[in-house]
Amino acid sequence: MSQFKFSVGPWNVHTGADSYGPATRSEIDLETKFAKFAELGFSAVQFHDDDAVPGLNNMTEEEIKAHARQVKALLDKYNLKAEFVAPRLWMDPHTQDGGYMSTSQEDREFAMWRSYRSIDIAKELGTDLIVLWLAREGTLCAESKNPTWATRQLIDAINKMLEYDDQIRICIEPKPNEPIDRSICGTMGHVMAVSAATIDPKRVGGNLESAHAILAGLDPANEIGFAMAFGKLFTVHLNDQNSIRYDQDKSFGVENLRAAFNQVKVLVENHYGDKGEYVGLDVKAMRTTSDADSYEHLKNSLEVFRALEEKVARYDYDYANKLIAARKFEQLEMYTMNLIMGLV
Ligand code: 3MF
Ligand code: MG
Repeated sequence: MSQFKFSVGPWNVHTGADSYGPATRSEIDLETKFAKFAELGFSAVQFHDDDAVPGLNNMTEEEIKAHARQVKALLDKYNLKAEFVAPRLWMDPHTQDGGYMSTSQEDREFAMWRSYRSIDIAKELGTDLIVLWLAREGTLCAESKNPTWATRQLIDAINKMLEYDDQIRICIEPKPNEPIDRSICGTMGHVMAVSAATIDPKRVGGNLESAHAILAGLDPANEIGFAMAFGKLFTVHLNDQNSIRYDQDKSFGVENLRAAFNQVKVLVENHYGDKGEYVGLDVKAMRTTSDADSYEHLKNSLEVFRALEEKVARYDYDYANKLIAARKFEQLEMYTMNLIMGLV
């Protein structure tokens, strides 16, 4: 048994299509995914605005809310909560060059419209959390945007969301690049600075994704700890990543078990989850995975997390603290390795 509650997004179960080739698995409808998520032990679902309300661009505000209410009923049926809603600001012709930081005023207004609708949807689904993955907020051509202006656009956009609803919390999921070349808000440090500059910093936090931290050349556990020092780790996207290359969203722990152990350790030590936070996954099945195995990567990620949670529970802090006091880091490292390897 885990002390944590877990969440997952419907996009974590996908067809396997990528930029270089077509789907390798069949589409699965939302209700089937919900049923399976519940069966696997997840407590909550993460949403993009259009995961919850497909085609919302062509719907009225009332139609959008009504559709979201149907999704809420479906969640209730499987005893699932909604964790967050994220405006999908990267698929639309209006956001080719970003949303909040687009140099086109019309595009920026579209981005705000989608953000307000995401807040409406979140409220209907029963959550107060909005996640902003700033996919295209940066530059493709370095000279195309003034980074100072772009940063202020982001702060303004968040302020407008905070003003639109006085309960909503905004959570930035930083990523240094991909699909954009140079991100404006690429790490947890950037997120904390942006948060502090808004009109209500305590309602603005971060979502640390392991792979995104690795892409930035940073350690996911330290990024988690950093955000927690400010009380601003609103959620996490645990996964794994082989070095600095395309974003891989591998199952949690499969590339670097020690780094995964340290992520679990920092979450446990700092009482993550005490304020209702979920341990969120953002993992992708391999392209070669069959229809029958569509959920295997989710199962594997949970299994690795729970196994590491047990290791953390068995961590001998008295012994570790003695080694730390004596600066016997070779022994501390080997103790940790032996624990992970199952030798102590
Ligand atoms: C991309 C991501 C995204 C976000 C999601 C929710 C598609 O690297 O991690 O997954 O997690 O959009 O904000
Ligand atoms: Mg993510």
